[in-house]
Amino acid sequence: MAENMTNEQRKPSVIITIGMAGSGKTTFVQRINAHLHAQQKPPYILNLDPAVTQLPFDANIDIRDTVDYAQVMKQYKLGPNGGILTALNLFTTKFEQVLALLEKRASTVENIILDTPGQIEIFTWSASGAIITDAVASSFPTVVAYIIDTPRTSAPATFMSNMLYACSILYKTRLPFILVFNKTDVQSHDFALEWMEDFESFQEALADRERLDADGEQTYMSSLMNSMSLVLDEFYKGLKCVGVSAVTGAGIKEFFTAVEEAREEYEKEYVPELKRMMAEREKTLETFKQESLNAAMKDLEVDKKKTWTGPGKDPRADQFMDVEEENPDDDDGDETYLDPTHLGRPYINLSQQPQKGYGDASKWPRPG
Ligand SMILES: Nc1nc2c(ncn2[C@@H]2O[C@H](COP(=O)(O)OP(=O)(O)O)[C@@H](O)[C@H]2O)c(=O)[nH]1
Ligand SMILES: [Mg+2]
Repeated sequence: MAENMTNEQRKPSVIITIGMAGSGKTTFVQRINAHLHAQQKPPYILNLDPAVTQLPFDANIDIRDTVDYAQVMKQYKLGPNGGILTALNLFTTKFEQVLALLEKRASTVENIILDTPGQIEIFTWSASGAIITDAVASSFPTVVAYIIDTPRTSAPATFMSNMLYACSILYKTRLPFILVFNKTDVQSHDFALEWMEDFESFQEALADRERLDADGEQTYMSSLMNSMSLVLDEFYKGLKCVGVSAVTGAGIKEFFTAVEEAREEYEKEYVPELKRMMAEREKTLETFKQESLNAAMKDLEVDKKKTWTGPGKDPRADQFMDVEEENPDDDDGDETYLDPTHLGRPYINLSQQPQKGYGDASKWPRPG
C-alpha cells in the first residue's frame, strides 16, 4: 500500500542493472556484492539471466532454479533469444512469490540487486521486464544502473546510439537513472563526460570522424546525429554518471553515493506519481464498479417488471448482491500471475499508460 512508502523503517534499495550484452552487468553485480560483503552488508541478489553458465556470485533467487532454459528451447522449438525470453516470461508468472520473498527479507537487507539477461532488449522491451520492473518499483525504492562498456563506446556514433538507448529506457521506466561507465581500467570515461557536458566538443568529435569517413559533404548519418545530439543534451541534464571498473573495483563507492541520491529522487519524483496513478486507478475502478452496478440494477428492474409476479420482495435482488460480494474471492482461485492485477499489491504500470496491454498471459504471442 501507499503508506508503506513512508514507513519509519528504511526499505532496501533495489538496483536493476541494465546494459548491452558484454557491458559487464554480471561482473559489476559481483563487484558490488563483494563491496557490500566487505562492509558487512550482504545484499539480496536476483539472477534473471536464464542463459548464464557461470555466476561469479551466489544469487539468493536464481531464475535457473525455476526454469530450464535449454528445455524451454527444446519444448517450444525456439532459438536462444526466444528461449531466454520465454524462460523470463515463465519466471514472471511466479513473480508474486518472488515479491513475497523480497518483502520477507526487506527488514534485514539494505540492497536488492537484479542482474538481467545479457541481451538488453529481452529485459527492456518485453512485457516480463516491464512487469518485474514496475512490480519492484511499486514496492521498493528502485534505481536503474545503466552499464556502459566505455572502451567500446568511444566512437561518437556508438556513443550516441548507446545514449539514445539509455534515454529510451529512462523515459519508459521513469525511474531514477545512473549511467555507469564500466571498464575504466581499460579506458577512462573522461571523453564521455566531456561530450555530455559540452555539446560543441561532441560535435567536433563527430566532425573529426566525418573527415575520416567521407571527405566532403555532410553525410546523412552525421546530420541525423547532429540533430539527435541536441535531443540528448536535454537528457544529460540532471543525469547521474559514475565511472567504475567492475574488475578493479574503482568507482564503486561513488556508485553507492549516486544510489543514495537516486533514492531521494525516487521518493521525490516517482512516489508522488505512483500515488497519483494509484488514486486514479482506484477512482476508475470505483466508477466502473458503480456503473456496472447501476446497469445491473437497471436490468434487474426491467426483469422484475417483466416477470416477477410473486408476493413480497424479489429474491433475485439478493442474489445479485451475493454475486457482487463473492467476486473478490473468485480472484483468489487459479489465476494467471502474469496479469499484473494479480500481483497482490497495488500494481501500477507506470511505463505503459493507460493500464492496458499486459492482459491475459495466454494471449501472448509466442516468441520465436
Ligand atoms: N577490463 C574489464 N573487463 C570487464 C569489466 N567488467 C566486465 N568485464 C569483462 O567484460 C566481459 C563481459 O562481462 P559480463 O559481466 O559477462 O557482461 P554482461 O553480459 O553485461 O553480464 C567479461 O569478459 C568481463 O570479464 C571491467 O571493469 N574491466
Ligand atoms: Mg550477464
